[in-house]
Amino acid sequence: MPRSCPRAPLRAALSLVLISSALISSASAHAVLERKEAAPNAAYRGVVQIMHGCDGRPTTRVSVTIPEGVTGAKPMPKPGWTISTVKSAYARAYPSFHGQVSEGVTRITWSGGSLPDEQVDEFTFFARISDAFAPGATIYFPVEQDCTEGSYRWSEVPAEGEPARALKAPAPAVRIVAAPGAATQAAQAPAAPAAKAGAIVIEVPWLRATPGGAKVAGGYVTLRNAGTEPDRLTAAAIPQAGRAEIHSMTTEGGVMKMAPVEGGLALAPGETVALKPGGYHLMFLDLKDGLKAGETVAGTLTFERAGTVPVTFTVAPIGAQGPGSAAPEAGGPPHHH
Ligand SMILES: [Cu+2]
Repeated sequence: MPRSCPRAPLRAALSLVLISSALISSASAHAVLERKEAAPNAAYRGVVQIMHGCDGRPTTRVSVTIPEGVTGAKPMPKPGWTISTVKSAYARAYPSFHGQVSEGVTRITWSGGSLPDEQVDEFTFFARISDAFAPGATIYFPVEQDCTEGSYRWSEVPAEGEPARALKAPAPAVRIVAAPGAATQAAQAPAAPAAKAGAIVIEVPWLRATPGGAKVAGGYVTLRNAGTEPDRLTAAAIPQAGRAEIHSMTTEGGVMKMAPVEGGLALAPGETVALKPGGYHLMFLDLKDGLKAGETVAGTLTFERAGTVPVTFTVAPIGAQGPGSAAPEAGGPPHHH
């Protein structure tokens, strides 16, 4: 959550974007998940808590959507309520206890009961958080709540970088954290070897995987100008994105600010510039397809002097802080892409 650029297209005229580190909180949400943290490659006990009815009316149906990357979902029976599930194919296969799983329950519905407005209740499922997410990612479980009259769709997901509390009907969210005492087993594609374009050495281009429906993705690469003439990174492209921008990021008073780099990113002779989470980065916008951890993406970088260069990006898990390490950097600022 995905916390990167706003989902709304950044206009060239838009000079600064405020990034707040506030997350996952909405005082008015009626549907929340009891456990707001989970670890990759670990079981998750999802408890949907319904705190209110609809404008005084009792709740008669609760339906939770299991997002891509969360596998093996199973509902817990609930006296007085009928359970139904929808099973579908996952976007990819995920490691499981017994080999791999490529399909499973993607929606669980409890219906037929009646929960008065002045009471609360819990609707429980078990699932597994896959290796699709790295610590720092946020997963959303949209919930539908129907009452004898009226309904709510707790399905809003904050645009990248926007605080969830700004939403009227936020989807219940779970923050991915590192498993205690265990190294995160993240899906990794082997890093591409360094490429050279004229005087520019291009090392370890990588992208961060995106959650379903995301419209932006961050891209990172280390660029070294081994020549004697200044150059400038002016553009980037991948087939999945409608367009790309080069962004800078700074933290002022605990608030992250992101801005397009006007005129491209300068590379002085002998200089190495690392595009990385929390700093300069490529911002791929208008995504037509999600990016999945472990895959590779053929794209291009364009330099003023070195021209347009093909590069192979590897895709690291959602929330990853580097191409080969899924753990967040200790003591770093709140992360953005
Ligand atoms: Cu950005």
